[in-house]
Parts: sequence; C-alpha cells; structure tokens
Amino acid sequence: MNDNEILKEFPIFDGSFTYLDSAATSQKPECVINAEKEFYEKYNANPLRGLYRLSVEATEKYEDAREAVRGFINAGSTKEIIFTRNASESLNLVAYSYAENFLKAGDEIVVSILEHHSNFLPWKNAAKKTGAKVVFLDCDSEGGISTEALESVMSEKTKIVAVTMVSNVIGRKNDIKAFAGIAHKYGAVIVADGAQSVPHMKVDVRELDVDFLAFSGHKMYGPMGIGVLYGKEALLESMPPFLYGGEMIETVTRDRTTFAELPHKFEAGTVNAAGAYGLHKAIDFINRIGMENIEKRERELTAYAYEKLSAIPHLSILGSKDAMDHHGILTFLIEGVHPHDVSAILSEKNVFVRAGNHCAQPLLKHLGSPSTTRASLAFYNTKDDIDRLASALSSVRPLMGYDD
Ligand code: C6P
Repeated sequence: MNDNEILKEFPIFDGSFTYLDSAATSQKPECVINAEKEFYEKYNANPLRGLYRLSVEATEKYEDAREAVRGFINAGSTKEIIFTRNASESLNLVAYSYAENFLKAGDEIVVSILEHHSNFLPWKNAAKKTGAKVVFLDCDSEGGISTEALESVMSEKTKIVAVTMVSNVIGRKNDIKAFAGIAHKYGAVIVADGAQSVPHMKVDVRELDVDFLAFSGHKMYGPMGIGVLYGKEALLESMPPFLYGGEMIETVTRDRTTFAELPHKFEAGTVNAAGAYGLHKAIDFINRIGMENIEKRERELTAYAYEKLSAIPHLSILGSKDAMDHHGILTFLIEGVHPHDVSAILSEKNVFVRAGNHCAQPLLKHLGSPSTTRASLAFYNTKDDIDRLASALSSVRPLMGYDD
C-alpha cells in the first residue's frame, strides 16, 4: 500500500496536521468508526440477557469479537479473553483478584522501572494490602533489561513479575519469553503489559508463555472504552470475581452465590458490545494490512525518524543508541527548552506530539529528567510527517531566542 491508500482509510487525516502521538491513542480507520454506528443501527440490545432475536444477535457479535481477539493473540480458548475498559482495568483486575487473594506478607512483586503507572500502582496497592513488597527491576542507561538483571532480583519470595513488553517512553522492548521462563523457574506468574506491543507486532501468548497479558483497543485502531485481559484458564478459574453484579453469576439466593463460567465471571454489568464489535473490525483491519507489513513500515519510519532527529543540534534522544530498539517511539530533550514549550511550538506548526512524564514518573526520574517530549508513530505515518517534525524541531531553539 502506498501512503495515499493508507491515509485514505483514516477520515481524520485531512492534511491539516501531523499526528505523532499514536502511543497515547491511535487514529481510527473508517471501518472502525462505522462499526459502532452499525452496531447501534442493526444489533442494539442488551447482550447475554434477552432470548429474543436482537439480543441473541448482539450476543453473537460480542462473542465473535472475543473469538477474533483470541485468534489475534493465539490464546487457547475464548474463556481466556476478558473484555475490560482498557489496559489499566485489565492490570487492576489481576492485582485485585489475583494478587490480593494469593499474596501474603513477605512475598515479593517484581516490577520493572520501565512501567507505566498502570502497571506499577495496582501492584503497590496490592502490596500495601497484603504486606507483600514491590521490588524494582532497574534498566541500564539505555533502557535495556537483561535476563541477568531479572535473575538478580528473583527469589523464592517472588510471586509476580509485572513487566511491559514495550516501554511507552523509550520504545525499548523486553524479551518477554525469556522473562516468562525465569518467572516460572521461581514459581512466579508473569503479567505482561502489551499496551504498546499488541498494536505493533505479532504477540502470541502461547509462544511467549505469559500468564496474563493486558492491552487496550484504542491504541490498536479500535474504539476507546474496550480493552482486553488475557489470562491462562487455570489461573482465571482460581481467581474470585473482580466486580460483582449482573451476568457474572450462575445462581443467587439470600445467602449463597455461585459465579458464571469464564469469561463472564469477570464481566459484571452491561458490557461494551459496540466497542467489542469495533475492536473486531480493528483486528480485521490489521489482518487485512498484515502485521508483518505494519511492522516493516514502522521499522523503516523509526529508522528514518531516528536519523533525522539525531542530526538536529542540541537534541538528545533518550534510551538506546540503536534506532531499531525504539519501536516507533522517540523521546527526546532539546537543550534549554522545556518539553511543554517544545510541544506547544510544534502544535503551532500543526505537529502533534506528547510532552510531560508520560505516566511513567519512576522511569523519568531514573533517566534523570522529569519531563520529555515524545513522538510516537503508527504505520499510517509517512516520511513527510517525519520531515515536518524535524523541520519544526529545528525551529524551536531559534524561536526561544537561542542563536544556534
Ligand atoms: N499510555 C501514553 O501516552 P490505558 O490508558 O488504560 O488505555 O493504557 C494504559 C497504559 C498501560 N501501559 C502502557 C505501556 C501504556 O503506554 C499505557 C497508556 C499512553 O503513553 C497514555 S498515558
């Protein structure tokens, strides 16, 4: 597909701006935008409840979406796919239902320093309630975490290893398969945060052997408000419900409740069926483009962006010195200019990037800077987008009064 064919799929791209904040949320193709409308126009009824045709159809659309997610990450069963609101809720589900029930005082939860707050705060909270301890797994100066580093913080006390597949700040990827092997050797479960990996690379939960995987629909061309938790069936079976309410029960009497089978045990209340339908269409869209093509194009764009930004005086890119370690995410500092000013100047030039702490304050502290500017790509970006970014960045210091 050429640039124009790709851009045509996304109605928001009218040529008036350059979008480089896809790590925050991706733009949506027309097929996904239309899907929510189609759901409400053709299939709207409360799923999983009604015995009439429309409700049965709504249920079918919802469960078809679950099957699409299962296939997309190669889970063994749809019982292992829980729909949530987003990656944050998926991670909280594991912390509330698994950690709070199975951890005890003295146990340890290993959390990498690369984590987004959503894969740190739930563990901190679970540790506070159970008396367990959060142990940090630090990265090296370029954001890498070796298997030796993980081994060095593991012990028989470790019960959970919570680690991101790809950092939302520096784009660095962890060797999750090797990490899973280490976690299992010590009898711990591994919780992988796939928010920044599932939209950009093939993620096969059985190949990686992760126990839990969390991700959001809105970062993978799908709607906001729908997310996924994958969990191994035996673990999910052993866990109590996270939220209580409608449709997550089998029977309720005055003094006894039995819960629904997986996955419905974890989906209390009316579900986001239109969102799931939209996510299904997003998965169809990714499959139509081909994940290998998405990855290839994003690799090329990352290499191009790394080269362009590296050539800008007074700009330093955080993390690895190897462009291929950045997976579409470049976080940088411009000497003497606050990242908020950088982002505001870029916005004036209709180039949209994120500035701040990227919801990863412990990592930013570790990297020695409380705030940075971040440009993040998706496959719909073009080399022209990168050229516009580079040109806008080159103007920042002169505009701030530096005579470079
Ligand atoms: N990162 C970013 O701009 P939610 O908000 O629940 O969909 O995703 C949370 C989350 C969890 N893990 C990682 C690695 C993430 O990057 C995010 C979201 C966005 O970097 C918004 S803060």
